[in-house]
Amino acid sequence: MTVEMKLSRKEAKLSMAHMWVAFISLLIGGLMGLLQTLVRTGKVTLPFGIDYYQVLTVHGVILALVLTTFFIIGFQTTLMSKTVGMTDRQRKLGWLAFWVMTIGTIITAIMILLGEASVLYTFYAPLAAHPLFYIGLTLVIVGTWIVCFVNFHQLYKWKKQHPGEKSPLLAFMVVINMLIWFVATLGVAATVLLQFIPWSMGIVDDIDILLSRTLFWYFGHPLVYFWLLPAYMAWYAIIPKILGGKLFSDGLARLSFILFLLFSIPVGFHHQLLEPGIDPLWKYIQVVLTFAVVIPSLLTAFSMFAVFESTGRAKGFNSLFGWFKALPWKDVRFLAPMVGMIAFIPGGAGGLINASNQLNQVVHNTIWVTGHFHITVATTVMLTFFGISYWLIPVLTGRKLDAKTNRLGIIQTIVWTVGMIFMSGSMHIAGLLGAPRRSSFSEYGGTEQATEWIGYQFAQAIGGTILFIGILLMIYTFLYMTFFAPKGEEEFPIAEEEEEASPTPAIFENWKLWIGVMAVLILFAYTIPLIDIIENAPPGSSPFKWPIGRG
Ligand code: HAS
Ligand code: CU
Repeated sequence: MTVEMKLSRKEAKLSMAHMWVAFISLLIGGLMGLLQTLVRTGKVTLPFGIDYYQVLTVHGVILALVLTTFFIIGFQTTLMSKTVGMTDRQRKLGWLAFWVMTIGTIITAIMILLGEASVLYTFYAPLAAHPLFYIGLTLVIVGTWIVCFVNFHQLYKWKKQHPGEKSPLLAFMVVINMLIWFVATLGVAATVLLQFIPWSMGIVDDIDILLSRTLFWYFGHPLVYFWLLPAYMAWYAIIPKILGGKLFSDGLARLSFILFLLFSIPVGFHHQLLEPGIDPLWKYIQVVLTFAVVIPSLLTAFSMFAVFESTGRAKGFNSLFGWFKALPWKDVRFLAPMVGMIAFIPGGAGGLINASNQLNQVVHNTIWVTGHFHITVATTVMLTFFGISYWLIPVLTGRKLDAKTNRLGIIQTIVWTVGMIFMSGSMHIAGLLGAPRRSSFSEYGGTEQATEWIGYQFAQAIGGTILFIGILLMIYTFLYMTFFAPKGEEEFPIAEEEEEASPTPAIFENWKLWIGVMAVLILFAYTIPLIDIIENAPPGSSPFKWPIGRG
């Protein structure tokens, strides 16, 4: 059984600094999202000459990259402190990382706001941004690398002090997530440092577009699991405690995280199925590996049902679906993540559709994909993060989750759900009807096909407006929890193992083995295609700036 540690005031402050950046990002990024859905109705034009793609870049970068990374690191910092502890030196390094990331974010944001970096969050070449945009992003990544090493060191130190003991589950999970992140960011760092920065500075004339996209997606897919795994941490190890139960299986939870470590990375080609220049055999192999990375999500679904059912039965609800009623629907710490889980059933199914080569031909580059990631990252992951915030922020600020917070949280969850059904639902349908993503056009000069989309684009705007109300509510609740909720000591819920649980196989902690297998799989999936891409590269491209004609 793991001994929990107390979170010191100083550690709480570090984590809270990350939360501030995350929630400020939510407000700014959310406002941009609202503007986009309004423009897409075809009835609204942005004032003061503000450009749609500039707004879209702020939205993507600030929500997908900044909000997520800061929230995740803030949350994981507390998990590490609670389970394996944090030394003064580690905390100081944590602050260094925070400032490096924050300065990087500010530099990037300034370049986007100046209109020098309207390249969207995937910054596909040959669209070029000001070099400082890429330099800012590099700083953010360097900051996260510092965090990686702090986390690895925290677990290493704990292991040395507890020889032969099993590491605490949550610390194990955090280290897996940061390992995935570290190995994945090597790809994006390579393209940014070796390709984008020299090219945007004019040191080299041309960029190899296919190589840059391939290195981006080597990072881009594990990125989505970097977002998802902290949600899984909460599902596996926190939700059971909120339900009044125990961990379903420590071993199964670790197995699923190890499978993520192995299969998250060698699968980036499923974002490039329509990209010419990659041999179909290697696309096929990476699609097979993509379907392998679905397995740990299915294990997770199974564990969650098992936890729900077993805690329900333990409370005496014995009929086939009686456990359903035993769930604490009125407790926002449960409700918000639970809606996230339910959303992941269609969200995951959509992912399987995307990953299927033939179906990808139908949905690729349509707004269906936008629908897919709003139901996954913006619903499953975000609602779980909100669900975590309702107890974590009070823990960090020395306050209580009171009835008012709970009520606000429940309303927020409902507002978010309704908004997302409208927005993501209509994006999925419009996408199937052919409506493109990443486009400010709505009516396409009155073409007939586009008229089929208009109704759904209105529905998106309605959903976007409801979601923005949800964001305002969340920000209000964040401020309330930070400054006004009653003082006290809020519980940090961490579930324990069953007394009679079967032991977790020791091999799960054989880091050398798993990192070795991960490296072999990555080399297998990427070496030959990369050699092929580099050897057979067409002429590269000079930079293009948006809006065309400027800079
Ligand atoms: Fe995805 C595109 C394939 C999961 C995010 N994805 C994207 C993009 C983003 C994104 C951001 O193969 C767009 C990138 C861009 O800008 O171009 N995705 C998948 C697959 C999965 C998947 C196979 N995606 C995610 C997650 C994301 C995310 C998670 C964010 C967090 N995705 C793709 C593909 C594309 C793509 C292609 C490229 C499309 C294109 O052409 O551009 C899988 O991991 C999904 C597995 C999940 C499941 C679900 C398990 C269900 C669970 C819930 C259980 C529920 C319970 C509650 C217990 C199989 C765990 C029950 C209670 C009751 C009461 C019923
Ligand atoms: Cu992917």
